[in-house]
Amino acid sequence: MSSELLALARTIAVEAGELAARRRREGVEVAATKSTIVDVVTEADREVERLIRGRILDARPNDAILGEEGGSSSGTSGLTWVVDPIDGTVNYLYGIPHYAVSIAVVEGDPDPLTWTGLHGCVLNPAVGELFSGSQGEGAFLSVAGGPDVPIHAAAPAPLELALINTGFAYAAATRAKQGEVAARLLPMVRDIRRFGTASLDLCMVANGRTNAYFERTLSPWDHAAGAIIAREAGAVVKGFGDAAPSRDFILAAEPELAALLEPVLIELGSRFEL
Ligand code: LIP
Repeated sequence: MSSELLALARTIAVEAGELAARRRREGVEVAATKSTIVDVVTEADREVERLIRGRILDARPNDAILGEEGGSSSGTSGLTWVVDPIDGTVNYLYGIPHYAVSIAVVEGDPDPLTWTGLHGCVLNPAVGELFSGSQGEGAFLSVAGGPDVPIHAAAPAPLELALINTGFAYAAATRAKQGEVAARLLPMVRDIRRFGTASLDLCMVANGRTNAYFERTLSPWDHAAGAIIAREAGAVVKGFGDAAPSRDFILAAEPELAALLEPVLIELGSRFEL
């Protein structure tokens, strides 16, 4: 069943990605705003999630689903599909070819602090990159439908040579504090990147394109699949201290760099009250 679940997630992600890309070509508009005026949803986000939900329930009627746009639906199998139909919605709205369909399968309650990540796939339809991973079975990248190539996190790097990606919240007050932390971190590292799509940020670490990623205020669907892929690629993916990654904090990096970077981020004030 293990590989069947991942195969199903990948098949659904590819179909969902084709729909998202088609709607993008046709033109997208803001359908509504959510937590703040800059936290937008497009009609395509909703349509793509409806498609994903329908395909999951056709194949797995007893599974639960937790999705960004449609909320949660319960199940009896003990498995939950965690879905972000279009992660990086602001990029998608602006036509920046860096957004993703993110689908994970987890076991246990749909709570990142307690769930067990089993399978994850993250597809960037704009460039045809499909990242995937399953617990204990490694992480892979397939480009344009090509073969699955194993991927690994970057080798250990000293902080001053680390390329780090991060992100900022939709709430202006939180963004201000995150910006201060990033400003203080900048002279201590190689450079910082802000790509705008958490699921792909985690896949960047998994593929060694960056050395470390950290962010606060993410929702479960933003990081569920990417965290599984980054872990299977050899990265540590964690919250503060012994906590699992969650809305409070996520850090993903090669183990030695993670151990270096976390205390520095705390020292720089990253652990402010949310
Ligand atoms: C986004 C994340 C991004 C984060 C944004 C937002 P969305 O998810 O991918 O990393 O910085 O605040 O959470 O809203 O596009 O699904």
